[in-house]
Amino acid sequence: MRTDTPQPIRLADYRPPAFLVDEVNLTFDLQPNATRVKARMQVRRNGDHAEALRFNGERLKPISVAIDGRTLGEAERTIDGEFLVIPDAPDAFVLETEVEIDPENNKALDGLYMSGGRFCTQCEAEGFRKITFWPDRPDVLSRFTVRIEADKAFRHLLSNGNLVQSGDLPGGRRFAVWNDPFPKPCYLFALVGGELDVLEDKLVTMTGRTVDLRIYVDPGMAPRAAYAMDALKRSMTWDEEAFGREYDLDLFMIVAVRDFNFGAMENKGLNIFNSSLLLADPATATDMDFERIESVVAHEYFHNWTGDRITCRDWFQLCLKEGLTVFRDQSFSADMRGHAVQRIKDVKALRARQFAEDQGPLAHPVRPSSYLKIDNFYTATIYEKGAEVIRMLKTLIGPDAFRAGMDLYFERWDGHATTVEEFIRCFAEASGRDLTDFFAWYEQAGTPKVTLASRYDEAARALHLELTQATPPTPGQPTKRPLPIPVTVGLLDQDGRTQAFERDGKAIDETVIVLDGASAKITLTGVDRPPVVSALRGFSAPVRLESDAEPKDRYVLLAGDPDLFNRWEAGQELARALILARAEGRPDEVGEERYAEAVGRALSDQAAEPAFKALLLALPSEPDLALAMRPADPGAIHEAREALRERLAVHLQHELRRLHTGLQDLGEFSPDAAGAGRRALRNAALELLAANPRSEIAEVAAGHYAAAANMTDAMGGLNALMLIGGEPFEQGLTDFYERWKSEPLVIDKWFAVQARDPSETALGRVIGLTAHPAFDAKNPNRLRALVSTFANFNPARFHDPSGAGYRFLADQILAVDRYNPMIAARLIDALGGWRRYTPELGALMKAELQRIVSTEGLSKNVFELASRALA
Ligand code: 0A1
Ligand code: ZN
Repeated sequence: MRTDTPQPIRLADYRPPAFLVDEVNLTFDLQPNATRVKARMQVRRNGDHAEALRFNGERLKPISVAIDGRTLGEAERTIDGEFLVIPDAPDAFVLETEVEIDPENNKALDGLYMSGGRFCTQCEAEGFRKITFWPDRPDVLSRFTVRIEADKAFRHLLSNGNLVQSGDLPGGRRFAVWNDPFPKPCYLFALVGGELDVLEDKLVTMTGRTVDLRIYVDPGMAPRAAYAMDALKRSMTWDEEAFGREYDLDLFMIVAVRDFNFGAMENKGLNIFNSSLLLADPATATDMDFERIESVVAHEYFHNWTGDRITCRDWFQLCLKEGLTVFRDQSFSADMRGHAVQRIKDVKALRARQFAEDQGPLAHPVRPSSYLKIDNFYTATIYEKGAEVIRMLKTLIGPDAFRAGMDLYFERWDGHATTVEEFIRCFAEASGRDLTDFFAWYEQAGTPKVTLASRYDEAARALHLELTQATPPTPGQPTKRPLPIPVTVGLLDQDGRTQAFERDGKAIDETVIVLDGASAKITLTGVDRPPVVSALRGFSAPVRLESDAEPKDRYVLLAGDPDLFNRWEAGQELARALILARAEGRPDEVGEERYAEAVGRALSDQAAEPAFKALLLALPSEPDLALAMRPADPGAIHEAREALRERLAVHLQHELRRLHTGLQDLGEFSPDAAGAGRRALRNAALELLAANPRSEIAEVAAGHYAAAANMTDAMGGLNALMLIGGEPFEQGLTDFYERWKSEPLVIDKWFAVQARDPSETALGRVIGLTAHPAFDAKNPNRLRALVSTFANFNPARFHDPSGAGYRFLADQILAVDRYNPMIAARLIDALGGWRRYTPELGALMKAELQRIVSTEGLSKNVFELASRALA
């Protein structure tokens, strides 16, 4: 057990920095095991105080410290594990430091490290302190000039901003000097050194400036950066059109690295990407990869304004840049790929990750008020719920006031580090609205439950709606206040036709009801026919809606709600109820048959897009269903869901076979939404066919796999073979491995498909795979492909009644924590929800969490999450 219980950092304790660094010149002498970093900083005391200078510094070997050219003696400065302290610093001075670091042995992958023989950095959130002594906090903004020297073998030497100079040095070495004219916090610093190929392009901005675009990748991989480049250019133009934001430097660079803790990083002018979110071609990447690349390239680019030009005052404000930037990338993807389909995918992700977080011991507000390790707060709540809050803000004040508020925010805060309060103030001013109550969305954790009861008064042609809200308690917040919740409502009649109605005397098809108290009663008038209510259209708020709609109403919505989100949602609600009824031992065979018929009708709707139909065909996921069952029994859920899949597969077999044959890609592969939608529907049809126990399906799946002309279809085939199991799956796996063993990103998929296998033998196989020569736990992508996929996407096997799945995960967490605490901590989530499961399972999960917290030498990251999970 830890004896030195770490102290939390609290928002309430925020103080401005005691010293500022206006300018810095950094010099890197890059050597894999002994890199020297010299920093020459213009430092100034911030305000009238006599405090000592305390700069962060971790894992640094100090060489020298000097003030205004004079080297300080031991008595004038102290260096403990985490700080450089200078008690009597002048008010304004030049501070020069030199340190040595060891990038090669940095397996935590933060600060400066090596990946694939190249130097690269990851500084968010607190990696810069592992490079040099620095006030490592986002409200210290400095102008950086960076000189990099290295052996010539490291041909490309990159940092933020503009290249000032570069050339050869004696002794087979090279140098490059970069200057970034925009003051920035150190978490946006980046450096890359190595042999790389580059894909180049140009973009003319809205004011006619030409920007050079460069994507650096592993040698030979440049063609696979073409899609990312295309996505980058579309993002840049979109940000000009949608938000009036133009790129500000003459050069924009992206570098792909193989070993990366997260998805990507928005360093100013030099984004660094996990190669899995950058490299794609039809042969090696699936449509889902293309789609994610498009959205992450956009996300990181959009950070240039929401994050880089305007940054966070402190890490509690993380959602200021992340929630807002996710909102922006989701809006971009919706414009690129279709609003309804994008919305459904975003909500699925929100429910799977954020709703689960909100229901467990790790629930926290969009703006938390304390933390031990900020790395642990890069959560679905900060990102995805943060985006939902902004979406609601736009719904509540309208698109014009929203845009005016954004313009004001950019104008007022450009070049500064700020807070969520100041952000919201811009919208209050732009809209003339009092947004005080709205702010509670940032401070209150938990998913509100909204109930809707409706009563139709035929004589008065009136529909009376009664809405209530309640948010369950979350850790540290036992009581909750009501939030302003926008509920978008429309009406259909019993035949599924849109029904107009009146609100406040105006005839309309749709309205936004703002529920801002514990309950509200609203009457819609002019309702001529008995209505079917379509509520929370487009998922207008991140809440759980419980309405008094009956199955027959949901069938009306599934057949014809013009709001496609609610059309899909009606199908999900019906399926969820049927699966849960079966899991709880009261199967509704008639209902299941009726559902299969309705899905069949929806599939034959000529007007609906294939991408939408693919979503309709997919039943709610097992983790989603587990959230709705108390206590959750993953084994029963898996069986019940499989039973419904089988019924659909049998009932719809002819339709599914027709889709599977009819949707074959005949022409050129195109990664666009239309092509991807057709492939998605064809593969969804195959996945469902695989639930039909008739043996001939194995041949269809094997044929699909063998004939695949792209990775989407190859994975669709392999996935179906996995669901069928047995020899055909083994053959597929062997073939796949042989074909792709030299492609790391493809081999990740090979590990992941085995980790998702719900059959009885899968856990043994997964454990065995950790000893496979291609398994490398130091590579986060590989580790995630096997371990995280198993723990999060294979509930039937992870929750094995023996507890062996939990034991496997805990062993992995403890092993990884020794060298990469950030990645180890991310794996804890899967154990976090232990209270939601059956008592037997919950006790086994809890025991593993206890084993983790009582382990000697645990990192702060893992300690924080495991102990909060137990609290
Ligand atoms: N800011 C980056 C991703 C990122 C996530 C977590 C980090 O450290 C704990 C660092 C960076 C993004 O939003 O893309
Ligand atoms: Zn981000």
